Amino acid sequence: MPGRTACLLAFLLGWSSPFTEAADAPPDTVEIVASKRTFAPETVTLRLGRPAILIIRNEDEDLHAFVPLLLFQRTNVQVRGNGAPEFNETGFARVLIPPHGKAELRFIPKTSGTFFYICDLPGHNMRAEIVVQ
Ligand SMILES: [Cu+2]
Repeated sequence: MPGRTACLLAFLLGWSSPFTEAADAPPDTVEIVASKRTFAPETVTLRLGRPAILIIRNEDEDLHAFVPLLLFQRTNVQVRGNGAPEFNETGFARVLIPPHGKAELRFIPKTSGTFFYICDLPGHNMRAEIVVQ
C-alpha cells in the first residue's frame, strides 16, 4: 500500500499542500468605497489562493452595482450585507448595493491577473480593478 504509506509519512512530517494551507489562512480583507459615482481605491490587490473578504460600501445617495468581469467565474462566492446579489449560469453576476449600504463577498481567488469591475447602472461609468497575484 504505497499510497497509504506516503500519506502516513506526509502526516508524520507535517506536510500539507500549499493550497490547503493558504485556504486555512486568515482572509485578506479589502474595502472598496463607492462615493460620488467613483470606486476607490482604483486598484486593490488580492493573493491567489488566499481567502478574501471584499467589502463594498456605498456612501452615495444612489444605488450602485458591483459587477465583476470574469473574476468570479466558477468561484464560490458568499454574499453578506444588505445588497441584492444576482447569479447566472457562470455563478455570481453582480450585487446591487442600496444607498449607504454594504456588501461583503467572501471567496478564494482562483486565477491571477487584472480583473475590472464596473457599476452598470445607466450613466454611472464607474470602473476600477482588482489585481490577483
Ligand atoms: Cu453606480
